[in-house]
Amino acid sequence: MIAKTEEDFNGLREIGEICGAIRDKLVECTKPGITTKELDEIAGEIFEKAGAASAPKVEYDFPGYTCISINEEVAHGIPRDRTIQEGNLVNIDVSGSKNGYFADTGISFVVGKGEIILQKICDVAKEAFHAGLEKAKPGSKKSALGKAVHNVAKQHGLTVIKNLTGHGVGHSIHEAPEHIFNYFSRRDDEVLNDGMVIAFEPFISTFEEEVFQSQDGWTFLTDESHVAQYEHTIILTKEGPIITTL
Ligand code: M3C
Ligand code: CO
Ligand code: CO
Repeated sequence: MIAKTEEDFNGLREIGEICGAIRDKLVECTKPGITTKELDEIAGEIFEKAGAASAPKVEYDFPGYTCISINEEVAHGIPRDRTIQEGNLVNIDVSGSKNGYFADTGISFVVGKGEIILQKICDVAKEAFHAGLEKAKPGSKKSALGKAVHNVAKQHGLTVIKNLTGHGVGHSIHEAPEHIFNYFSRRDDEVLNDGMVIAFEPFISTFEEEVFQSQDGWTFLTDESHVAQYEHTIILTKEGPIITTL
């Protein structure tokens, strides 16, 4: 969507704050022994108290309030009885809506002490996000974000996932502009506009460039590699980006 009115900005900020708070609460509660279903129930309660709804549930009938993915699960992991363990790479992705406005945010992190490479891909996903954020200005090409993400990955000897992308957000969870790639695409000549609302989500991998879909019809998986994501919802303005999900 293109945010124009005070009501748009306030509505986007409100749901952004709710999703950011749920993400932070779930990260805080992610301890060895807890199941992804138990974490998801905490999210469900906060959504309800806040008068907000889970976007994956209302838009796609996803079997959970949030997407929680562990290790080989990269994204769209279904909350279930899988127990979190020390050293796991966990991704928590929270998207929701209130009063017709949407937000989307996600983070990958390591539980307790883990392999050094896992912490590295989490750090690089965040660094790639900030490099792309520098390019997130009205009048810039959308492809500049992917270029920045890919450059950061390459600097660290890592790769980007090419078949998962960021996207427009605001009046629904996934809308125009479609596909904010994690790499430079010459064919992508779309220009970013003032007020445009995007979910920017670099996916950084140890060596793979694609993920594949699990038999469950939802979860995106990786084989031997490790993948980390970092996502926020951003309103692009001439005065600078507003991150609604901080
Ligand atoms: N919030 C998710 C989508 C959840 S809907 C089941 C997203 O947009 O960030 C991702 N898209 C692709 C991978 S994660
Ligand atoms: Co998301
Ligand atoms: Co998203």
